[in-house]
Amino acid sequence: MSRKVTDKAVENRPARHSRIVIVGSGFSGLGMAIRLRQQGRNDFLVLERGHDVGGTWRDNTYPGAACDVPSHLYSYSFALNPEWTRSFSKQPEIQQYIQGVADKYGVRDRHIFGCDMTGAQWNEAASRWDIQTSQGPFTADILISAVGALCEPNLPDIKGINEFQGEIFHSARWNHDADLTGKRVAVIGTGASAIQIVPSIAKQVAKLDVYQRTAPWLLPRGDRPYTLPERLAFKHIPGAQALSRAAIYAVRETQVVGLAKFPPAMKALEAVARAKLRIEVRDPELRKKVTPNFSIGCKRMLISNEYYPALSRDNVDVVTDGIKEVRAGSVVTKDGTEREVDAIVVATGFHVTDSPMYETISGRDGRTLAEVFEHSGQQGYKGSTIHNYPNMFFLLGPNVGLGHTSMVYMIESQINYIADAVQTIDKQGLRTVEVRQDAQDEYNTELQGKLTGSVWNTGGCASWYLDKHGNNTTLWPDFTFRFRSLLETFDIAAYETTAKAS
Ligand code: N01
Repeated sequence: MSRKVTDKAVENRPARHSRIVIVGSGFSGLGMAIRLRQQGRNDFLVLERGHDVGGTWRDNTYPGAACDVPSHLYSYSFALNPEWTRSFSKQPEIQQYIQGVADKYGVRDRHIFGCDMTGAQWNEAASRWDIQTSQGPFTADILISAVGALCEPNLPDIKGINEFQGEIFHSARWNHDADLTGKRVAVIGTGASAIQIVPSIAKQVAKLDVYQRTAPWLLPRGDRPYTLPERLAFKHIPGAQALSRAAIYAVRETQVVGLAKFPPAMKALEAVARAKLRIEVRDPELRKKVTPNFSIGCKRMLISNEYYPALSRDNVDVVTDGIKEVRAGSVVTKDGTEREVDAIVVATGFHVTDSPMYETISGRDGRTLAEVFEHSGQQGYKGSTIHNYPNMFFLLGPNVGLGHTSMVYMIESQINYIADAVQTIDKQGLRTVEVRQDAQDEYNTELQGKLTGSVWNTGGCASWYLDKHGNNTTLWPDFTFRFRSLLETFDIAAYETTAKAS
């Protein structure tokens, strides 16, 4: 099934074949492409719907966009960057880093930009993937999805929202032509994106209404510019950067104990967050509104030193009554109050467990990923393969997500696994590899067992970590170094294989 109706002339182009097709060129797809190149390969293509590398860091250009993980850790291990200007980098610097890595490792020539994959089907007779794109059909022996979880904006289903006559856009599709200066603005949502947007625009707008459904927990953001001596040290003292990276990694990893294994340990962090709330929000009424009603860590913990002060400004209101409808020039809450606005920023997150892409990929038995996941929830094996989808690999597949540390670490673990799989396929002359259902089931039983006691499952919140069945199909429930060692080599024993005809 195709997601979009493509031009007939484009559809009828002869299919281009590539041994390997990677879809997406964010941190994961680009890293995969670099690894394949390092293996000496040239037989791969990267199909990227945007016009540059960078993925979510290319797309999220909203004011204040920055990373919640220090850059010395939130970067590729093989491309450390001594030039980071501050501990928590802002979006333009991260995007510049990713572009620089793409140039340095010379993989742009394997990219086709502006090429949106609209569907892919496993062709059993030919043992290959048939792929439709906005630039015509492709075929591939091996398909690697690197589309990420945070790429499809989740637009809220609010009555009348399509009839709004002012500026309206999603946080990940910021309209830089819209000048918000002196305007009355509504921000819907109070997640990681919104808490960066609100302080960035609060001074500039005339009035800001922040529509909060659930109050998030906030921790201090230890962000600061690096001093010149530090930057010189990162550049010239061997091991200085690696040491900084290791220290950040170790400190962040300690959070796994409270998040995944022993939630009462989160109480210490909750005390820090409560103290911050008391100090930064002096107005008792506002403090009550923004005090979370679930255990810290259940939803992603946010870090900001600017959000609470912004909420305390005279021109900012936190609205908690719930949105009833949007009219041509206003937002109406369930208590009947109508607030006039000139612009609405929709910071309501992404389709994570219900990606529209799932409807476009059909496996060996013809069922789409959406159909398979409808019953089981999204399940995979080591986040990297899924039964019924032969010769397909996933970067950032099911249960690979994290809230506490760098996703780039998880991505590199998966790159190791998939790169080894591709080499194994070649060395052993295999036509197909497909993870066995029993191996996948066993893996998921163990994984879900570990998640049962985690704060994400027991902390009393609703979050996008959980799917509609209530299963946590997004997060990795253990130390990240365990994931790394689990994916060190491709474990072919967990796979059904067929050999190439000799
Ligand atoms: O999205 P979110 P985000 N009516 O899903 C609310 C990553 N990230 O874009 O909590 C009203 O977290 C929703 O309310 P509730 C990071 O992984 C990373 O902010 O569901 N409100 C929530 O407040 C993050 O987790 C960085 O009750 C509605 C908000 O919208 C992920 O991106 C920086 C609503 C959505 O929050 C997504 O963050 C920024 C509705 N119908 C983002 N629907 C880094 O630094 C939803 N909401 C790495």
